[in-house]
Amino acid sequence: MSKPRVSSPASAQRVSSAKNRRGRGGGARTILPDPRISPRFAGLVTFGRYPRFEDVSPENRPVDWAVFGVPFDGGVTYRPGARFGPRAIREESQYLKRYSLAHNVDVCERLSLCDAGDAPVAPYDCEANAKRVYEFARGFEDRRARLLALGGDHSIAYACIRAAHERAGSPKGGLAFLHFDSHLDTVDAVWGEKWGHASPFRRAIEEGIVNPRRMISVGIKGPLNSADDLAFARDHGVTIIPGEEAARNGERGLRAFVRKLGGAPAYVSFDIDCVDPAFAPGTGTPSVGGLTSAQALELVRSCAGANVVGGDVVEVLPDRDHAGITALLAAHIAFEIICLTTVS
Ligand SMILES: [Mn+2]
Repeated sequence: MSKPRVSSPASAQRVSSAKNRRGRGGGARTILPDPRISPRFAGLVTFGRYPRFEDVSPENRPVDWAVFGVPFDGGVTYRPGARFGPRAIREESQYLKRYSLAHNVDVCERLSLCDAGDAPVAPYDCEANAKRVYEFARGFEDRRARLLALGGDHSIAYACIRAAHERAGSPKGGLAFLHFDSHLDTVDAVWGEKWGHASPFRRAIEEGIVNPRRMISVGIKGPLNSADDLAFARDHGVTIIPGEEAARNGERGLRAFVRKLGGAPAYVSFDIDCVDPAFAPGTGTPSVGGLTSAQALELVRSCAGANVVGGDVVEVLPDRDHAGITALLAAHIAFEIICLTTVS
């Protein structure tokens, strides 16, 4: 009888097959557990079964992407529970495979990916939370790594954008911004709270870390509180692709928008509530008449060519989910965002 193997990400790295070790001229790559030795239903859970950051071997540093969780839902205006999102997404990501058929690339051969754990949070205080998350992301030791946050409610995006802006060299005028959501999240304040999940892009635009003329919001839909809900974004030149149009042919608009960016550093934020609750029921502010899972995946893929410097996938609320379908979709959306950086 052969010796039993321990199925942790670290030990799995050591037992991974030689096939997994192929890289491009010794370049960056991700060493995954071999699913035939350490099955996908076994071992400690990290996003995509990627190694923990501290387990990435020196030859695979600097990493290309560090995925991290932000278990915070203190900024919600309706149903709480997204603080459990990162764990649920990691759990469902165990069945995330490495080869992108859409982009025809073995992502783990091309890129060094890791799970950096969770950012520290301040559960009772949105502004303090933003500060903690920002400091975690800004200070992430691998200076070249792009960061991908798993929420958490959408308030966490402000901190992640601010860190991404700084890590990208503080481009003048702010980052370009590819935003998928049912809502614009540009409300000034709700119940006096300026740092909640209805306001992150208002703050980011005010601070100049997002350039509204290089911002596109895809999947926006009603009903709204009033027509004024759109005023801030429209007045600042944000491009809006409403939900119906996004479902019909949002790819065309996105491709044209990305072409116009001409390689400007761009941040991608994906609120799972842009997907119809029939496909993604596990979210706190559900909005009916949204995208299908397939449409959402295609829309993210159509951002190929954008110079993505960071991103997030937010608003997964596992207690309202069924059979993990929302978290499973979120894991695949995160993968699609990562895939964008394999396309030159
Ligand atoms: Mn949102």
